[in-house]
Amino acid sequence: MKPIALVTGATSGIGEATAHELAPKYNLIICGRRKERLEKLANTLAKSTDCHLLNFDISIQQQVDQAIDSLPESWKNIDVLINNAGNAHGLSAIHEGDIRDWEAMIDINVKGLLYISRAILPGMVDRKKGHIVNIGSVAGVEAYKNGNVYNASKFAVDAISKGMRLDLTEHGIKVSEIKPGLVQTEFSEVRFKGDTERAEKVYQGFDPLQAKDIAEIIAFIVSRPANVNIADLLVLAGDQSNATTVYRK
Ligand code: 8X3
Repeated sequence: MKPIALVTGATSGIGEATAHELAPKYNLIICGRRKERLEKLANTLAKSTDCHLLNFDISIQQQVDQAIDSLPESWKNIDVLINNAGNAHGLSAIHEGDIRDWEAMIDINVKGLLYISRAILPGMVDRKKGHIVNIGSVAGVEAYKNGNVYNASKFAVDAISKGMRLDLTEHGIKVSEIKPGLVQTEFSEVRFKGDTERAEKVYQGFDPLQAKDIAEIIAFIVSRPANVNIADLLVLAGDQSNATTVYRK
Protein backbone atom coordinates (compact mmCIF):
# COMPACT_ATOMS: atom_id res chain seq x y z
CA MET A 1 0.00 0.00 0.00
CA LYS A 2 1.18 3.50 -0.78
CA PRO A 3 1.80 5.95 2.08
CA ILE A 4 -0.77 8.71 2.63
CA ALA A 5 -0.14 12.41 2.07
CA LEU A 6 -2.58 15.18 3.02
CA VAL A 7 -2.33 18.45 1.10
CA THR A 8 -4.10 21.61 2.32
CA GLY A 9 -5.05 24.32 -0.14
CA ALA A 10 -5.11 21.72 -2.90
CA THR A 11 -7.60 23.56 -5.11
CA SER A 12 -5.01 25.75 -6.81
CA GLY A 13 -1.40 26.82 -7.14
CA ILE A 14 1.33 25.05 -5.20
CA GLY A 15 -1.14 22.74 -3.44
CA GLU A 16 -2.72 21.48 -6.65
CA ALA A 17 0.69 21.05 -8.33
CA THR A 18 1.96 19.17 -5.26
CA ALA A 19 -0.99 16.77 -5.38
CA HIS A 20 -0.07 15.99 -8.99
CA GLU A 21 3.62 15.50 -8.15
CA LEU A 22 2.90 13.22 -5.19
CA ALA A 23 0.19 11.14 -6.89
CA PRO A 24 2.48 8.45 -8.34
CA LYS A 25 3.89 7.58 -4.90
CA TYR A 26 1.16 8.56 -2.39
CA ASN A 27 -2.50 8.04 -1.78
CA LEU A 28 -3.81 11.56 -1.40
CA ILE A 29 -6.15 13.42 0.92
CA ILE A 30 -6.86 16.69 -0.82
CA CYS A 31 -8.31 19.57 1.20
CA GLY A 32 -9.85 22.88 0.27
CA ARG A 33 -12.82 25.18 0.46
CA ARG A 34 -13.83 25.10 -3.21
CA LYS A 35 -15.73 21.83 -3.62
CA GLU A 36 -16.04 21.85 -7.41
CA ARG A 37 -12.33 22.32 -7.84
CA LEU A 38 -11.59 19.56 -5.34
CA GLU A 39 -13.87 17.19 -7.23
CA LYS A 40 -12.26 18.08 -10.53
CA LEU A 41 -8.80 17.49 -9.10
CA ALA A 42 -9.91 14.21 -7.52
CA ASN A 43 -11.19 13.03 -10.92
CA THR A 44 -7.88 13.81 -12.57
CA LEU A 45 -5.83 12.24 -9.78
CA ALA A 46 -8.00 9.11 -9.78
CA LYS A 47 -6.07 7.97 -12.87
CA SER A 48 -2.84 7.65 -10.91
CA THR A 49 -3.78 7.18 -7.24
CA ASP A 50 -6.45 6.66 -4.59
CA CYS A 51 -7.83 10.00 -3.54
CA HIS A 52 -9.96 11.15 -0.61
CA LEU A 53 -11.52 14.57 -0.60
CA LEU A 54 -12.02 16.81 2.46
CA ASN A 55 -14.04 19.96 1.87
CA PHE A 56 -13.68 22.39 4.79
CA ASP A 57 -12.49 25.84 5.83
CA ILE A 58 -9.11 25.52 7.54
CA SER A 59 -9.61 28.76 9.48
CA ILE A 60 -12.50 27.22 11.49
CA GLN A 61 -11.19 24.81 14.10
CA GLN A 62 -14.42 22.85 14.42
CA GLN A 63 -14.48 22.18 10.68
CA VAL A 64 -10.85 21.05 10.75
CA ASP A 65 -11.46 18.61 13.61
CA GLN A 66 -14.66 17.29 12.02
CA ALA A 67 -12.91 16.76 8.69
CA ILE A 68 -10.01 14.83 10.23
CA ASP A 69 -12.39 12.83 12.47
CA SER A 70 -14.46 11.91 9.42
CA LEU A 71 -11.56 10.08 7.76
CA PRO A 72 -12.31 6.39 7.20
CA GLU A 73 -10.02 4.02 9.11
CA SER A 74 -7.96 3.25 6.00
CA TRP A 75 -7.17 6.96 5.54
CA LYS A 76 -6.33 7.85 9.15
CA ASN A 77 -2.63 7.02 9.19
CA ILE A 78 -1.29 10.11 7.49
CA ASP A 79 2.42 9.87 6.67
CA VAL A 80 3.00 13.27 5.09
CA LEU A 81 1.27 16.57 5.85
CA ILE A 82 1.77 19.40 3.36
CA ASN A 83 0.73 22.61 5.13
CA ASN A 84 0.23 24.69 2.03
CA ALA A 85 -3.04 26.60 2.57
CA GLY A 86 -2.29 30.29 2.83
CA ASN A 87 -3.00 33.61 1.21
CA ALA A 88 -2.11 37.27 1.19
CA HIS A 89 -4.96 39.75 1.51
CA GLY A 90 -4.15 43.33 0.62
CA LEU A 91 -0.85 45.21 0.45
CA SER A 92 -1.29 48.36 2.52
CA ALA A 93 0.63 50.49 4.96
CA ILE A 94 0.06 49.40 8.53
CA HIS A 95 -2.04 52.49 9.38
CA GLU A 96 -4.32 51.86 6.41
CA GLY A 97 -4.70 48.08 6.51
CA ASP A 98 -8.10 46.43 6.53
CA ILE A 99 -8.49 44.57 9.81
CA ARG A 100 -10.57 41.87 8.10
CA ASP A 101 -7.62 41.20 5.79
CA TRP A 102 -5.32 40.89 8.80
CA GLU A 103 -7.71 38.49 10.46
CA ALA A 104 -8.03 36.36 7.33
CA MET A 105 -4.23 36.05 7.00
CA ILE A 106 -3.70 35.20 10.64
CA ASP A 107 -6.70 32.83 10.70
CA ILE A 108 -5.64 30.88 7.59
CA ASN A 109 -1.84 31.14 7.44
CA VAL A 110 -1.16 30.76 11.16
CA LYS A 111 -4.18 29.41 13.03
CA GLY A 112 -5.32 27.12 10.21
CA LEU A 113 -1.87 25.57 9.97
CA LEU A 114 -1.91 25.03 13.73
CA TYR A 115 -5.43 23.55 13.80
CA ILE A 116 -4.71 20.90 11.19
CA SER A 117 -1.28 20.11 12.59
CA ARG A 118 -2.76 19.67 16.07
CA ALA A 119 -5.38 17.29 14.67
CA ILE A 120 -2.88 15.13 12.75
CA LEU A 121 0.28 15.18 14.86
CA PRO A 122 -0.82 12.94 17.76
CA GLY A 123 -1.30 10.07 15.29
CA MET A 124 2.17 10.64 13.82
CA VAL A 125 3.66 10.72 17.34
CA ASP A 126 1.89 7.44 18.23
CA ARG A 127 3.20 5.78 15.07
CA LYS A 128 6.67 7.40 15.54
CA LYS A 129 6.60 8.34 11.90
CA GLY A 130 5.72 11.33 9.77
CA HIS A 131 6.88 14.28 7.73
CA ILE A 132 5.45 17.78 7.81
CA VAL A 133 6.25 20.27 5.08
CA ASN A 134 5.25 23.82 5.93
CA ILE A 135 5.02 26.33 3.11
CA GLY A 136 6.58 29.52 4.43
CA SER A 137 7.73 32.35 2.20
CA VAL A 138 10.56 34.72 1.46
CA ALA A 139 8.09 37.10 3.16
CA GLY A 140 8.89 35.20 6.36
CA VAL A 141 12.61 35.86 5.93
CA GLU A 142 12.47 39.62 5.45
CA ALA A 143 9.69 42.16 5.90
CA TYR A 144 8.89 44.43 2.97
CA LYS A 145 7.00 47.70 2.65
CA ASN A 146 3.23 47.22 3.06
CA GLY A 147 3.75 43.51 3.72
CA ASN A 148 3.40 43.93 7.50
CA VAL A 149 0.75 41.40 8.58
CA TYR A 150 1.41 38.97 5.70
CA ASN A 151 5.09 39.11 6.69
CA ALA A 152 4.10 38.48 10.30
CA SER A 153 2.04 35.44 9.33
CA LYS A 154 4.95 33.93 7.39
CA PHE A 155 7.48 34.78 10.13
CA ALA A 156 5.07 32.86 12.37
CA VAL A 157 5.18 29.87 10.00
CA ASP A 158 8.98 30.00 10.27
CA ALA A 159 8.87 30.06 14.08
CA ILE A 160 6.27 27.28 14.19
CA SER A 161 8.39 25.15 11.84
CA LYS A 162 11.46 25.59 14.05
CA GLY A 163 9.41 24.85 17.17
CA MET A 164 7.78 21.79 15.61
CA ARG A 165 11.20 20.43 14.69
CA LEU A 166 12.42 20.83 18.28
CA ASP A 167 9.36 19.08 19.68
CA LEU A 168 8.92 16.33 17.09
CA THR A 169 12.39 15.11 16.12
CA GLU A 170 12.52 12.81 19.14
CA HIS A 171 9.24 11.25 17.96
CA GLY A 172 10.65 10.27 14.58
CA ILE A 173 8.86 13.06 12.72
CA LYS A 174 10.66 15.27 10.18
CA VAL A 175 9.71 18.92 9.81
CA SER A 176 10.69 20.81 6.67
CA GLU A 177 9.97 24.38 5.68
CA ILE A 178 10.14 25.64 2.13
CA LYS A 179 10.10 29.39 1.54
CA PRO A 180 9.18 30.31 -2.02
CA GLY A 181 9.79 33.70 -3.58
CA LEU A 182 7.69 34.95 -6.50
CA VAL A 183 5.52 32.08 -7.76
CA GLN A 184 3.08 32.83 -10.57
CA THR A 185 -0.23 31.54 -9.18
CA GLU A 186 -3.52 33.08 -8.08
CA PHE A 187 -1.55 34.52 -5.16
CA SER A 188 -1.39 38.12 -6.42
CA GLU A 189 -4.93 38.06 -7.77
CA VAL A 190 -6.15 37.15 -4.29
CA ARG A 191 -3.83 39.71 -2.68
CA PHE A 192 -5.20 42.43 -4.98
CA LYS A 193 -8.80 41.20 -4.68
CA GLY A 194 -9.35 40.26 -8.30
CA ASP A 195 -7.45 43.18 -9.87
CA THR A 196 -5.89 41.02 -12.58
CA GLU A 197 -4.01 43.88 -14.24
CA ARG A 198 -2.19 44.72 -11.00
CA ALA A 199 -1.62 41.03 -10.31
CA GLU A 200 -0.14 40.38 -13.76
CA LYS A 201 2.37 43.21 -13.30
CA VAL A 202 3.94 41.38 -10.36
CA TYR A 203 5.19 38.65 -12.73
CA GLN A 204 6.02 40.80 -15.76
CA GLY A 205 9.48 41.32 -17.27
CA PHE A 206 11.08 38.26 -15.70
CA ASP A 207 10.65 34.52 -15.51
CA PRO A 208 8.84 33.77 -12.24
CA LEU A 209 8.70 30.47 -10.40
CA GLN A 210 5.77 28.22 -11.31
CA ALA A 211 3.76 26.10 -8.87
CA LYS A 212 5.26 22.97 -10.42
CA ASP A 213 8.80 24.16 -9.57
CA ILE A 214 7.91 24.22 -5.88
CA ALA A 215 5.88 21.00 -6.10
CA GLU A 216 8.86 19.13 -7.58
CA ILE A 217 11.04 20.30 -4.69
CA ILE A 218 8.40 19.19 -2.16
CA ALA A 219 8.28 15.75 -3.81
CA PHE A 220 12.09 15.60 -3.56
CA ILE A 221 12.06 16.68 0.11
CA VAL A 222 9.59 13.96 1.14
CA SER A 223 11.43 11.31 -0.85
CA ARG A 224 14.73 11.65 1.07
CA PRO A 225 15.86 8.66 3.12
CA ALA A 226 15.39 8.61 6.92
CA ASN A 227 18.87 10.03 7.60
CA VAL A 228 18.24 13.21 5.55
CA ASN A 229 15.96 16.13 6.40
CA ILE A 230 15.92 19.19 4.18
CA ALA A 231 14.89 21.38 7.08
CA ASP A 232 14.78 24.90 5.70
CA LEU A 233 14.85 25.97 2.08
CA LEU A 234 14.58 29.41 0.44
CA VAL A 235 13.63 29.13 -3.25
CA LEU A 236 13.74 32.30 -5.35
CA ALA A 237 13.06 32.87 -9.04
CA GLY A 238 16.22 32.89 -11.14
CA ASP A 239 15.87 36.63 -11.69
CA GLN A 240 15.13 37.37 -8.03
CA SER A 241 17.74 38.40 -5.42
CA ASN A 242 15.52 38.83 -2.35
CA ALA A 243 11.89 39.58 -1.45
CA THR A 244 11.92 42.98 -3.14
CA THR A 245 14.70 42.86 -5.74
CA VAL A 246 13.88 41.36 -9.12
CA TYR A 247 15.86 41.85 -12.31
CA ARG A 248 13.18 42.77 -14.86
CA LYS A 249 14.24 43.00 -18.50
C1 8X3 B 1 4.79 35.01 -1.55
C2 8X3 B 1 6.02 35.69 -1.93
O1 8X3 B 1 7.27 37.85 -2.25
O2 8X3 B 1 4.95 37.89 -2.87
O3 8X3 B 1 4.82 34.49 -0.27
O4 8X3 B 1 5.60 37.87 -0.55
S1 8X3 B 1 5.94 37.40 -1.90
